[in-house]
Amino acid sequence: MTTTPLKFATLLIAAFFFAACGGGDEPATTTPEPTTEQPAPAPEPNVSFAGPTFEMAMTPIGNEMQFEQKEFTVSAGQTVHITFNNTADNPAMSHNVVVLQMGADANAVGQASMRAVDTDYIPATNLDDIIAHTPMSAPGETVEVTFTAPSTPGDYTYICTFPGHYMTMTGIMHVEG
Ligand SMILES: [Cu+2]
Repeated sequence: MTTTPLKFATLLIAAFFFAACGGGDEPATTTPEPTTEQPAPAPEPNVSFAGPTFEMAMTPIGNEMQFEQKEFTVSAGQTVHITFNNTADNPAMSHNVVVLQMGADANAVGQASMRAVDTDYIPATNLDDIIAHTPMSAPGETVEVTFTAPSTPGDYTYICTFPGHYMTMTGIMHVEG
């Protein structure tokens, strides 16, 4: 009398596992594997950040010497794509976005930029301070730059290096580990 419920229970458990395994197998065998998905699982060990590109859309505030976006956060090693749409309509309001190394002297870069007329206000003397920069944009223009975020977490200042703008046209790119 006691063996019947035990056997029944065993059968139930066996049936459960069989169903679970059988169910698990079905999608794999019925779903064809598209060739476009093949690269995904392959490379990962040596990649510091395998996520998507960080899309950062930026604008100035009207005709002010200020970025509308004063900070944003990315992951260490992440690909960053900055698109700066210069929505100003004052002809004097040319802008760029210059991302500086951690600890770089933003004032020094800004002041050197004033003399860098021939290089679009990117000072050749301070290239070691600069991680990435967009071209200079006239009002109505959109410029962009793609770069890899630093591997060292921390705060990275960005400025506009059009003469006189660096003092107020600034923001911080936070890099998270
Ligand atoms: Cu500017």
